[in-house]
Amino acid sequence: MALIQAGLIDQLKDELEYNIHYDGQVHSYSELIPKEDPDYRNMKNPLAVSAVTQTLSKQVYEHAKEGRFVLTLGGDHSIAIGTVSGTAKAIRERLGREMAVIWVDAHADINTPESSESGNIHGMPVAFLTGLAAEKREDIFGWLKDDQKISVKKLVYIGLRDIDRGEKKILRDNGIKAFSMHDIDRHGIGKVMDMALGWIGSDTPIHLSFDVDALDPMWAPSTGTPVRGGLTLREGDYIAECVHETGSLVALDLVEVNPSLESEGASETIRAGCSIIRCALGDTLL
Ligand code: EXY
Ligand code: MN
Ligand code: MN
Ligand code: MN
Repeated sequence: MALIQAGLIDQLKDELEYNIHYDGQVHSYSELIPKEDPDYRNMKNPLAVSAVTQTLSKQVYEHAKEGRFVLTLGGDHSIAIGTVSGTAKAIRERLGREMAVIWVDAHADINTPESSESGNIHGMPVAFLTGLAAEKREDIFGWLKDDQKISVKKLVYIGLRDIDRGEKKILRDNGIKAFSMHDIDRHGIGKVMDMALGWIGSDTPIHLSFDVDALDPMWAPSTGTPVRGGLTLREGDYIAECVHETGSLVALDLVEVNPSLESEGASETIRAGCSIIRCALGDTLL
């Protein structure tokens, strides 16, 4: 809501000349939230998160299958279970292609329910999307079918710096490509983007899932799990610009903007979020 109130839609319409399909509504999905939602396999609020992401997945799929670029604003990063599954299915059907995902984040969000120490589902979306975590119960992510999932080989992380011990093992055991802040310090963001896009290969549809906490708290303090030592705003914008330049970007999530936290930094965080989105959608410096 804050991103939209800051004038994001008008910027995309007027400055970048996008034709926007937006129902003018901020979806809170409150009608989907059950009264009772006990922990299940260590997951907190499993019924609520499953129901919301399932609905979101259908909404994203409906747009992506028409060939539209889908921008989703959040919100907790658990929503990527809905967004990525929706685009992955649409891209398979429309183009007969497997989509790649670039996950820009301080965190890997790849815990399984069992490896998670917190039980928070925002730390698990990548595990469900890649099939590393699965559950038969239809009402707890059992609705996620193979055609909605992505391959661990087509996943690339950028910006990591706060990974749980169990997650490190998952990343290693599955040979997942990840560029941490250490890699960015060593090579610079230019080289890291060349390597990240080289790994995905040209002409592969890309879903960019951008967690605003990838940015250093100096640029994005109003977020749930800030971690120091992050990307500068310019590095974040550069990532988005490079992904735009591929011409293969099919969807973008910009998540974890939470103006109610560190509210003195809210406008800075919102401005950073809008900037990343504009860059991903083709805004150029010159
Ligand atoms: N790895 C931690 C957990 O699983 O609880 C922290 C996850 C933070 C996730 C934020 C959204 O990126
Ligand atoms: Mn969160
Ligand atoms: Mn995240
Ligand atoms: Mn994060």
